[in-house]
Amino acid sequence: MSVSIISTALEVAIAAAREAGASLRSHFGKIAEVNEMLAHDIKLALDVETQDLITERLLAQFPDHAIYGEEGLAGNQDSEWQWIVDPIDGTVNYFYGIPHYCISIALRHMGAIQLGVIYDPQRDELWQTVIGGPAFLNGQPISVSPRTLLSDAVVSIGFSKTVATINAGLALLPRYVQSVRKCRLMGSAALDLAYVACGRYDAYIEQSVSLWDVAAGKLLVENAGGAFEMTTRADNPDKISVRAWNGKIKLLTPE
Ligand code: LIP
Repeated sequence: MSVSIISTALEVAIAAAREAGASLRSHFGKIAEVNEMLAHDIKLALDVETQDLITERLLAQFPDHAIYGEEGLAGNQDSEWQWIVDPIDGTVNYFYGIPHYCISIALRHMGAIQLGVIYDPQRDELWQTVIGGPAFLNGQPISVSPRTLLSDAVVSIGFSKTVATINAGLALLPRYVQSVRKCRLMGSAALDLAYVACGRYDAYIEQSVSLWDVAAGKLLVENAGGAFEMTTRADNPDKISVRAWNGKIKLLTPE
C-alpha cells in the first residue's frame, strides 16, 4: 500500500471531520429538523447534510472511491477503496442537547481498514490512526488502560434500537454492574471505542451496531494495544455484536 495515499487520505479525513464538526457545533442546541422519530432512535436532516458534506470532501480528492455511510451510498461502489462514514454517531444525544456525539470516518482497502478518524466537536478531541501505526488523541500517542481486574474496570454497555437487541444488552447489564467498578451507557459507540483506546474505559460491549459505528474505533483500539471482537448477528446480517477491551481484563463469558 502506498504510504502517500494513506497519509493524504488521513489528512483529507481529518479536515472533513473537523469541518463537519464545526458545522454540527454551530447548530448544537438549536431546533433540529427531524426526518424520522422512532421508538429508540431519531434520524435528523443534519445526519444527511453532514454526510453529504463529508462525501463531497472525500470524493473531491478521491473521485473513484466508494462511500458507505449511515445515510446511504455514494461514489463508485465497485472501487477497492471504501470510506465508511457515520456523520453523527450519537444522533439521539445530539437531538436532546447532550454534548456526547462524534463524527466517525474510516477507510478500507479490499476490506482491510487502513485508517480511522473520530472527532468529538464539543470537546475538540480528535482521535486518529493508520494501519500498522500508533493511535493518537489530539496528536499525543494513546494506549489502552493498564487495569487487569474486572472489579477495577469502567465498562460501557451500548443499547441499540430494537426491542430484541435492547433485551440482549439488558441481559448483560446486571452481570456487569455487579462485577465492575462502574458501567456507563453513553449512546455513542464510536466515542466508547475511542475512550477504550485512550484508557478512559476498560471495555465497551454492544449487541447490535452497524459497521459505520465501529470501523474507525476498531483500528484505534487495536493500534492502542487493545482487543476487538465483532460477530455478525444471526438475526440481522447488517448488524454486528461488538466487544472491545484493553486486552488485559477478563470479560464475563457471554451467556
Ligand atoms: C448509535 C450508536 C450507539 C447505539 C445507538 C446508535 P447513531 O449510533 O453509536 O452505540 O447504542 O443505538 O446506533 O445511530 O447515533 O449513529
